[in-house]
Amino acid sequence: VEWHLVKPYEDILYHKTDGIAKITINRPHKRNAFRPKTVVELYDAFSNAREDSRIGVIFLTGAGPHTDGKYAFCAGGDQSVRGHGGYMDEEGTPRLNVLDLQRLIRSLPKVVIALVAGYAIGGGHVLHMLCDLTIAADNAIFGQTGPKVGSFDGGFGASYMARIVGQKKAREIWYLCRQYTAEQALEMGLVNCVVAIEQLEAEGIQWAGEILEKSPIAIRCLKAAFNADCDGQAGLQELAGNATLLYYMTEEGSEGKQAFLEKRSPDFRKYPWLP
Ligand code: 2NE
Repeated sequence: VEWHLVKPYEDILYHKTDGIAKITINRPHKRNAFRPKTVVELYDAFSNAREDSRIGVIFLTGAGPHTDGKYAFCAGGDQSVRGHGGYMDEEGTPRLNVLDLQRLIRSLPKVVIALVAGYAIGGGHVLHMLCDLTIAADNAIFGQTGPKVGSFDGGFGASYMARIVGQKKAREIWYLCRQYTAEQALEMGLVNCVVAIEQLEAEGIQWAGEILEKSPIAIRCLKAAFNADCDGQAGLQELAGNATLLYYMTEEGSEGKQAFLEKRSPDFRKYPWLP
């Protein structure tokens, strides 16, 4: 496929092709660890992809390999800018803005696929977990490090992980901070498939192509439904937003608005009370 650069950023690359947006964390010298600026840029690109109704699938990936030959999806928060109270932005304000990004990836009504080569560690591991699907290269390495480096993600990072791999395994992953191979991740249900590194993007494009042939509203409602099961009232809001969207698209739904604008009483009698 031919990728077109959408706009230039400092810490990420943002490309599009037919139906697919590709967002690449581009800090290979840091194993693609994110600083607050990286997250601001990621949020901006994901928002753009969300708004573009030609885009149905979004890839999240990491640039690589680095000059030492190693690959990384993302090694989590950049520890070198961690200060008192969070990750310092350029104005010196402590932030944990990756949590906003986590919610955006989870709630945007398109399919987000993580393409993971090399390390998906710490907050980077949480990011791939929150993507709808993960395709791993055979060199991918997964794990959390929080308790080792003085951090933890007690939000989606803990509870959603437990939904994916089960309570025992999630506690092992967080308490021991071990690293797991792509095959082990596949066995745990943490990833959807494992392919040769050279095949990673092609496999993503194959999956995206199959998704893009499907009904956008069906996929959108399914994503909201999967989220609603875990997300309480926020999840229900998402699912209900889709019900409202569909209702607005009906003649019955527009009758109320039309009547208001025409300063008459709405006539809903012609619409059936379906069983
Ligand atoms: C990823 C890993 C295991 C790779 O190891 P290796 O041996 O392949 O590479 P190396 O030499 O450690 O790293 C290469 C360069 O990348 C930097 C390193 O400092 C090193 O730089 P130089 O010495 O060459 O200048 N680098 C790698 N990861 C970095 C990071 N996260 N921050 C800043 N610089 C980083 C190994 O590098 C590793 O274990 N990295 C740290 C992983 C980690 O602990 N991440 C933070 C977890 S906490 C978090 O992400 C988080 C959270 O818990 C809650 C909310 C939000 C975020």
